[in-house]
Amino acid sequence: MAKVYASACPLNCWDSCGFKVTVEDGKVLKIDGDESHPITKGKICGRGRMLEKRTNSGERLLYPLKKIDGQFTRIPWEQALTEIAEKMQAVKEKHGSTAVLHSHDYANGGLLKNLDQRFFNCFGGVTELIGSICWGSGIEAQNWDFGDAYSHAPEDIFHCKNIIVWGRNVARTNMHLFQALQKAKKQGAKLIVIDPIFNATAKIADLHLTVKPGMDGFLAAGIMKEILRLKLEDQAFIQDHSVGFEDLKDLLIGVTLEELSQLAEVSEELMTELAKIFCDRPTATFIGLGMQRYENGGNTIRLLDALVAISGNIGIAGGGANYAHKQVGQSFNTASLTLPEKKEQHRSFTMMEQAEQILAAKSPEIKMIFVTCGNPLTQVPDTNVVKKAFSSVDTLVVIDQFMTDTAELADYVLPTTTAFEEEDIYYSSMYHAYVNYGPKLVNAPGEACSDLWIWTELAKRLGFGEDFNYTREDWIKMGLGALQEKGITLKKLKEHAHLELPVDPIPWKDRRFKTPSGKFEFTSQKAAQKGFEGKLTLALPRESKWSNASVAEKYPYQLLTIHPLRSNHSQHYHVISPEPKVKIEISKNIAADLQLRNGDYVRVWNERGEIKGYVSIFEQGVHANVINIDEGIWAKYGGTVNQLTSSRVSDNGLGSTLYDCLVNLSLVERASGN
Ligand SMILES: Nc1nc2c(c(=O)[nH]1)N[C@H]1C(S)=C(S)[C@@H](COP(=O)(O)OP(=O)(O)OC[C@H]3O[C@@H](n4cnc5c(=O)[nH]c(N)nc54)[C@H](O)[C@@H]3O)O[C@H]1N2
Ligand SMILES: Nc1nc2c(c(=O)[nH]1)N[C@H]1C(S)=C(S)[C@@H](COP(=O)(O)OP(=O)(O)OC[C@H]3O[C@@H](n4cnc5c(=O)[nH]c(N)nc54)[C@H](O)[C@@H]3O)O[C@H]1N2
Ligand code: SF4
Ligand SMILES: [Mo]
Repeated sequence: MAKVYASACPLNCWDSCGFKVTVEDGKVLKIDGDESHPITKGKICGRGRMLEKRTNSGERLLYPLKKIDGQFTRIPWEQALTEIAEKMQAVKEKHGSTAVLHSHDYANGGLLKNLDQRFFNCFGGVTELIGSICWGSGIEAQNWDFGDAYSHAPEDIFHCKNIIVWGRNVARTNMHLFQALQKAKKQGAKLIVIDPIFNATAKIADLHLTVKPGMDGFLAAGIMKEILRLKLEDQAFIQDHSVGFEDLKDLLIGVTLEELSQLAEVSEELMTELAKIFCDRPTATFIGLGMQRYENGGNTIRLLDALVAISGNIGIAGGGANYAHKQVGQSFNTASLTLPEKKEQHRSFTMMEQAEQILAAKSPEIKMIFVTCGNPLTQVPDTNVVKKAFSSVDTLVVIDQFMTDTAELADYVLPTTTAFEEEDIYYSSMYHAYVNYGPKLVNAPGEACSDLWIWTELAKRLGFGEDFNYTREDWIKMGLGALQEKGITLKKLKEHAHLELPVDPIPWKDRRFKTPSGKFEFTSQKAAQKGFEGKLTLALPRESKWSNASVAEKYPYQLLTIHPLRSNHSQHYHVISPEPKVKIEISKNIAADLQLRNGDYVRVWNERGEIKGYVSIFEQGVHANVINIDEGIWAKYGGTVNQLTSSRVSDNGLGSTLYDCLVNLSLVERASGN
């Protein structure tokens, strides 16, 4: 008999949905939304539903594999674990524990996925990744301005007069915010979307501004200039709760509105209109990840924060510079799970430049890499260098559910469980503050075992088994820590399926910021302490006609590589039909200039690499000279767009510059009938 269980979406996503999973005869039959979840209310996206296909897929990895003479060969777990532990021990003795690199991303939002760090810390400390390809520039920017990156509770949107969605592809990536936008609009709120692409969110907007990619900081500066000219700024906030405003004023005095308008490619009139909208409080700004993936990305987000601040929208109901919801992750006791104090040695590489740094590493060189919850061959920029780096080490161990492009390169591939095959609790530090319970519902196929089991078995063989001698229940309780005293217990989670974490629904209401001065910092002391320019500037992207004229001449188009509609990064391409292929979306002016039509087969290239695919002319409009190729495509379906992107880090050292990328394009073959 089929039974329905409450569970949760594990995917790296804003929404962290509640699920209802139907199970029959030890098999997941289907996945629906849990109507009782207060935020996600029974609605889930196709990526969530397709977790059924991922779980039941005939392509699941079932056994440990070892590459022998270039061929993967099935081996017993005992052999895999013993050999890997012996290699780790030998590397540690000969070169030190930091000759091991842990490469990961955040593909699974389970609390216990943090235990990989415990394993590597107890081993003695390995080379770890810092920063984030995903949102690193913006997080650091808000750390400098506010002292942390906090969002308002989702329901606070219903207090807004105006809503600005800036560089977030809400209809595609954050579906429950999209629903909230529709409802808020019905209640009278005005919606403004700022995005180079006229996307599905822009369609429901009262006003859509296309901006030249990477130039949002100039737009924000123009709006601020107009706010000051019109004397609309919140003087009380500026005087009592901020530092560095004079530096910002000097910056804005030094540039004309006309110059800012020309650089951002947004009219002066629209800048004036936006100035008025921002100051017609409360105005909430939902900042996406788009415009921080440029070399100037940190500074751009700081200019947006400054705009939200001077317009008086910080710490008020219906306001906010909503980017991340770090209060969520901070609620858990991750330190007790990860034991950072066990580290004896330490070295870090940036997540963006991991490949270059692997190749350049000395004392010690990288001898062994573990990949968990990540697929660097498709997701990390500059694929050709990534491939070289991950092929260069003596031993590459990949733990995954599928034979990904990264796993193909491995010496050992270890098969792991999907979410419904292990118990965990799930959350996302992006949008809402509910934590969801996910029970074990079915057994894993073949010999697939959880990441946690793998760490536990390796720990035993490496002599620190006692650090892993806990039950799942112990681990979850350990991670819940002090939350248990506030009523967030495992028992209650099992009963209710989801519980709201005790976080502040309107951050910074008390105007006490976590910066060194305790105020909002237009000029950042933290930045200065780290050796950066603490003042706001008007910085350009790296690959632009102003910053690099010769590159811009050779590569006249701006390449965006946004998140795919039907896949979470690389995770769903192999379970969607029809079989995916590389779609190259181009602006109308490019199509006209090169006389291209839909379906033509073209090549896109720059100095880092090339990719081929099929033209699709942006129907709805996009900023001139813009191309988009969705990220995440496997080699077998045409290859990842990261063959073209750069691994440079952003201005504040912790983010990526994925969209700061110029390319050229030419016809390979006309589509039949064209
Ligand atoms: N369907 C789907 N949903 C997802 C994911 C997925 O893979 N698929 N991934 C999840 C994850 S991990 C993340 S981090 C989030 C990301 O969520 P988003 O921030 O919504 O995702 P992006 O795809 O980066 O889209 C950013 C938007 O910024 C725009 N943009 C690009 N450059 C600029 C610019 O210079 N200025 C402005 N104003 N806009 C710009 C793009 O056109 C795009 O509309 O999505 C999550 N949700
Ligand atoms: N060009 C370009 N590149 C991008 C982006 C972009 O916008 N453009 N976006 C970036 C962003 S925002 C992000 S967050 C990253 C995402 O980068 P990744 O997290 O590397 O991407 P995923 O495709 O989600 O791959 C994760 C892998 O983890 C595996 N996995 C899933 N669950 C588990 C588990 O429980 N255990 C283990 N061991 N493995 C598991 C999956 O099968 C999959 O192969 O990509 C970044 N790369
Ligand atoms: S991927 Fe995001 S929107 Fe889709 S079901 Fe999972 S959490 Fe919900
Ligand atoms: Mo991300």
